[in-house]
Amino acid sequence: MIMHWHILGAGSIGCLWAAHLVEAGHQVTLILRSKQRITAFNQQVTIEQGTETRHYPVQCQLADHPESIHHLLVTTKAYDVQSALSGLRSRLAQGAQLVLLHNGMGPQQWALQHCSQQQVWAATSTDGAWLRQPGHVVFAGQGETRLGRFDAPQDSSLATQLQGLALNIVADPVIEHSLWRKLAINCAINPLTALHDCRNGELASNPVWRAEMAELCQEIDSLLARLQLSLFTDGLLPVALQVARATGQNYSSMLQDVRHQRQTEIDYITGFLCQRASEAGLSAGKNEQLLHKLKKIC
Ligand code: KPL
Repeated sequence: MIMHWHILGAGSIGCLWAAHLVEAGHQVTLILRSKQRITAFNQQVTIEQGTETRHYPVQCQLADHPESIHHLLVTTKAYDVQSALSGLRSRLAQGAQLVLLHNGMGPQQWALQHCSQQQVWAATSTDGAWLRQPGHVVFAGQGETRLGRFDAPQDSSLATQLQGLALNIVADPVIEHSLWRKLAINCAINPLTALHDCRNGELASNPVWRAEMAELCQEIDSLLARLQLSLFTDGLLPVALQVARATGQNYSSMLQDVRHQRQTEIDYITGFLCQRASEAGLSAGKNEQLLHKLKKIC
């Protein structure tokens, strides 16, 4: 089935998806924030992978365009989702598919409450991509994208409809668990790297930072146990250490935001976790401390 996808958030992941949707025969419209951005995109996105560079035709429009939307992929930063979606509410068709693909949690629950006439899907991805310039993405490493319906977990129809894409999309019957898993790992790695201005791998090799990470993980394990989410066989720490080592040379997304003096996603990562801990009557003192320190930095 050929679909017309609108994409909100034309960063690296948004453009990567735009190209793959076009390649699979779908129609794509990017929703951009200004006429200057529309001119800069010049009706195309470019993907660079290894030695190959390819261009894909897309349409571009502003959020106030009257066209109605039946399939919407949201790839903005977590802190932009709510206002961006609110601005498009009147354009969303009844029963439209809404896919949220971003770091952190909070906007998925918000969408569930506020977009009751639409299907709310959530995704989490380990694809590695970065922007060389607006609309030009370097696809550095194929990972996996887990996709599931947030408001009706057993529905796997969208992953099936998207099987034609050359992205590794996996239907996830309990996407909320995958989002929590990613969130827990991000809570253990991202704020510490941002605070200590270090590569992910240094958290595992520096005994003082590793001990801090262990403290965070213990609090997170307690919360997950209280929420009856059994996500890590031997607790979070071994998994977080493994991810820190596997991505050892990388700078976390949060550290990159801090270095570029951009807003971080801390409220939707550690902030979400602390909120849930407080609702459950649990103390998450070390995570709270980091949340406050990070909010002072950026
Ligand atoms: O997802 C990441 C991020 O940087 O946001 C991790 C897993 C920490 C890898 O850097």
